[in-house]
Amino acid sequence: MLVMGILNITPDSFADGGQFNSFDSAVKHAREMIAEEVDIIDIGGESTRPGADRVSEDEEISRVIPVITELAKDGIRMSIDTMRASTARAAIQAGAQIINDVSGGLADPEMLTTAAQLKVPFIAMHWRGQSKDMNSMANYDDVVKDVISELQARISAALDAGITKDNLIIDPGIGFAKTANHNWEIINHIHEFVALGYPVLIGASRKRFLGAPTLEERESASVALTSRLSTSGIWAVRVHSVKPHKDVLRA
Ligand code: PMM
Repeated sequence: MLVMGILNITPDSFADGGQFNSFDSAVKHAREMIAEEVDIIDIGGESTRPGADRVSEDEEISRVIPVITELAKDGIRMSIDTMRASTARAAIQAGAQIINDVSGGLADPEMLTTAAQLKVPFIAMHWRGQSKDMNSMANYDDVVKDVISELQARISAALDAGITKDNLIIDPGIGFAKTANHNWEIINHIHEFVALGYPVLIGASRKRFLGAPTLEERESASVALTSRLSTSGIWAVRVHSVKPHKDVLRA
């Protein structure tokens, strides 16, 4: 199982307190993750925390591209966390190798064809709408069945756009238009997502549903969850602190 380390280059991400919002500190943090043997660094310039406003395309590109260009020198595998085809294209040209779209291609009508043209792996996350409004969209008859069927629709759209099957990765979107119970329900049925036949990514690190009030407690809960997921057959976990997750997986 791989460990994807999060590099949020945003002034307002709740989980890292916006500590890594400048070029130098972002590159420094990325190199610390590389020293901790991170497998992939996921670079994002737009916060998707519940209630977050969108940032402009120019602002997003100016946050991520210099960092990707610099880290390309280290030969590290990078994904670009974006909902915009233009940002994805610029990031791949700068040296990123994977597109991570939390909207699964829904936010930007150009995204799926762009990913197909670029011939890079595409992470399709389950998403129902922009972060600003997503808490009102957490209504499901059966969250596991509903999320799987909505993901299957994204898989079909991606394949129709020309993304190859071996370039598709799926993610149930923990914390996106889901209550805490919905998130746990998905985690308890993670095998059903794995059975779809695509690599599965889980991003649960430090998210609110873990129920831990302090950052330190959320961190411990995140590592415990990685330990639990280690035998589930998923492809990777997307996490903030690389070392404890790598340690628990090695153990
Ligand atoms: N979560 C966030 C951002 N990007 N991408 C994927 N594929 N899966 C996720 O669960 C995901 C993501 C939001 O979390 P953060 O603000 O802690 O980065």
